[in-house]
Amino acid sequence: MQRGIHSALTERKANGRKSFAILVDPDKVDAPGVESLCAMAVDAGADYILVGGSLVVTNHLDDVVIRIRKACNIPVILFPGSPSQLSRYANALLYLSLISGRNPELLIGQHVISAPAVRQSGLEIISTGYMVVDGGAPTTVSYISNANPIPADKLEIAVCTAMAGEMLGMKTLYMDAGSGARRPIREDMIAAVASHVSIPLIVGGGITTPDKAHRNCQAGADIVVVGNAIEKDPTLIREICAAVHEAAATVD
Ligand code: 1GP
Repeated sequence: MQRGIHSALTERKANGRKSFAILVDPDKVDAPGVESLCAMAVDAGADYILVGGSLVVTNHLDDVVIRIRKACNIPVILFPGSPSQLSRYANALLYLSLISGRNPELLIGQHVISAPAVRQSGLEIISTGYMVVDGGAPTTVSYISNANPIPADKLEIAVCTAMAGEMLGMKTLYMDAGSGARRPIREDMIAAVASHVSIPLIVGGGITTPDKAHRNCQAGADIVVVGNAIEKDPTLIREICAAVHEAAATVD
């Protein structure tokens, strides 16, 4: 039986290994695009492919997931912006609760509505404390969620939110400045959070360079997610992936 993605991730974390995840927005890829992206992801040694977005307006999520699964063996993890973004063809689902916000629908309401479908999907469910951090400008996630992001310089709010998420039983935390954020999450905030929790920490939003990805890992990120920058320049996949894999764990 295949080992679960979460347990593999926990083991990687224990060994100080860092992971690189490519974010694919189903609205922005066509069939040839998926195939060439997968080829580059395999070539670079990318660890995960996340599929989803705050606002997915097309209706070919299944199609995109199936194409990725056919094209490569990289695990596909759903990163849904709404309960409708469910595909049983993926390997796992980040079951996101927006713990940085105070919108009850995104904390628990939509989960109640989607619970039977999520259970029936047979996907590995990875409960994830989703923390949106101010990225310097309104992003789709900040608008759609109708919830205030954590201010970029309020480290203690991020730390307390992460600790609460861990103690509530979340299996991972995802700190997100939002897709295309003007300012990615500061390393001092990542380091502060990483030093107060022991569950895997996913970081994304506005990361555009291998150097920033590397520094995020050194600060304590376990998975770095990049979407926008790769859409603009797919050759970054190889460079960012190498930078992530080279990063040594510096957080005890
Ligand atoms: C967004 O964290 C992801 O939710 C990735 O952001 O598209 O800016 O890389 P980018």
